Amino acid sequence: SHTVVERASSLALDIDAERLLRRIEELGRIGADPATGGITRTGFSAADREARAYLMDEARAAGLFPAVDAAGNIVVRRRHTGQHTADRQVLMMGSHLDTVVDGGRLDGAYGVLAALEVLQTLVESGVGLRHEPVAVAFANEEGALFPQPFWGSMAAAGRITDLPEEPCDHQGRPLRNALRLAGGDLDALGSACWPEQSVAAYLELHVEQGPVLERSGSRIGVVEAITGRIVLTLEIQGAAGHSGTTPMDARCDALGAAARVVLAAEHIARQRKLCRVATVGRLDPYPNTPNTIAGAVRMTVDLRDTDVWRAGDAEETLRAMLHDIAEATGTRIEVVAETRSDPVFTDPRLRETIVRSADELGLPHEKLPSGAGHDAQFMAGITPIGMIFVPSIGGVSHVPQENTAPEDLAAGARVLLRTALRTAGP
Ligand code: HGY
Ligand code: MN
Ligand code: MN
Ligand code: MN
Repeated sequence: SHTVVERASSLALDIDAERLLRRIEELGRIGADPATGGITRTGFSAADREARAYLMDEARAAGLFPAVDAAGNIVVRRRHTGQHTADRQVLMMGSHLDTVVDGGRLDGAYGVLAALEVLQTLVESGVGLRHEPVAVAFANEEGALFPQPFWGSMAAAGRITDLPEEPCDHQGRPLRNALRLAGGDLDALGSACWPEQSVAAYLELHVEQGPVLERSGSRIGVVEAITGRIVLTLEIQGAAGHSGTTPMDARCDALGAAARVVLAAEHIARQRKLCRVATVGRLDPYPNTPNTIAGAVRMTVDLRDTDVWRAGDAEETLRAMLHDIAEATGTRIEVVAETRSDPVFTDPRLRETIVRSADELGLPHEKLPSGAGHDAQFMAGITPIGMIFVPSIGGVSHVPQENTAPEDLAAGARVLLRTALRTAGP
């Protein structure tokens, strides 16, 4: 029948791999530090704004229509449309453009550029689809500068509920201004939420950021679940003092307490195995000078597990240990902020569609969980999600050395295209 012919020919569609790789290269120059080879494009920073402008320029040059929602998410569509409305459901593809400090060029950016590539391929082909394909760059996924990670996808899924009155970065700069510079509007956040039933599915392509695929030789990963994550921001209050004159038994050393917290977090995951991983990634002692005892420390503890109960147990144990550490060191330890993302499962039908697409392309694949968090886990609150991984060379990410072979980058985008075609029609 007509439908069968149309479907067969649409599956012969291909992405333009050279165009995709060129864009990855060009975007990878924005926020690059020649000294480390890494990229610093923290969410809503000047470099992030430059990356956002790059994406929008590329989209416009491709004849597409980028728009920025109140949360600062960039939504690219085939024609100019009223914000987040559609006469039919959308098939959303995307990831994030922001990075950690001194990170790599692929975490997030790859998924956004592949989504743009697939959207452009679909639109240029003129293939008829049941759902409208859209490409999205979610704002501030990493939370490296402004502390709410997954900011954009949380807003898109209507999950930002208890915002502080005036959210600020860790240097006290207000989010309100930074968001406005990016084209968003803190007072209209609710409008960034996609109405119920408006999104048919969300697909995210991402680098694995770990060693599983490289070790097994699989070229495609089919994500089964995304790990849950609890991030506690702690403030330790001690007493500053002269490092030469204050006797050891008269100290309330905030950094000494912080060191015990670092070891406690490690102990919880490594020895007691209460959760899969635990990390103190940020430690800001004050005044951070050689001959003054630290009077205060601000730090983060990041706990992760795919089992929400285990993560909760680990948190409870950590909090008990914080209490003991405060007592033993004469300091006060306070949890001043916490962010949580529950573990989520990907949609079984989308998983099978990804498997089938990889099979047709002759790409060896395997199912695996994601230890990293992704925007997909918040989109899962409003729509079925599918996630595709490609191998990370050396299994590393959040470092300048993060890399993936060009043929794997192209292969991942091809799987995304096929999965999109199968999910959105014709
Ligand atoms: O840290 C994470 O899991 C993610 O890369 N933001
Ligand atoms: Mn990341
Ligand atoms: Mn990412
Ligand atoms: Mn002195």
